[in-house]
Amino acid sequence: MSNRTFTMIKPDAVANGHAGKILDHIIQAGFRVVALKYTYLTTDQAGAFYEVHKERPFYGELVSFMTSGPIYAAILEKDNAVADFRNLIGATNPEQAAEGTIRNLYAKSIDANAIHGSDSDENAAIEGSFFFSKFEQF
Ligand code: FUP
Repeated sequence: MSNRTFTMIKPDAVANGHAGKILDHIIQAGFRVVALKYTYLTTDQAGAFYEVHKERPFYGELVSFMTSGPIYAAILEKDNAVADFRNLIGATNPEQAAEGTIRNLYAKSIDANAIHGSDSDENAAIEGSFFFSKFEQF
């Protein structure tokens, strides 16, 4: 078990003005920000980030949504970070996300679902290094 995870506050949440509240929610839940970046994904970058979903029917829309506006990318630290963060953000589909979770509070649909959280320690490390060099992690 590692103590780091990776997140993106997605274009819908940034555009709706929820990024600050979501970051505060994350910090108040006990996560320490190791790295943070406000950035804009290119189509190539979003396609590569979600490569694992390449064959899924929603891949094209997912890439186009993730490039529709700026995002916040962050590496977060906490004991049991991956599992605890998945609990904090709630189910992929906000209709199924538990009360009080970030997706329950801020997401409108399964595709525009406000926030990403890594699903394993291995992917947390891969995704974190996709956005940040080791010199940008504190
Ligand atoms: P999650 O790990 O909860 O972010 O969910 P997945 O890795 O299964 O999916 C990644 C992203 O693909 C979701 F955040 C939104 C998008 N997606 C859809 O648009 N439609 C779906 O049916 C499933 C996922």
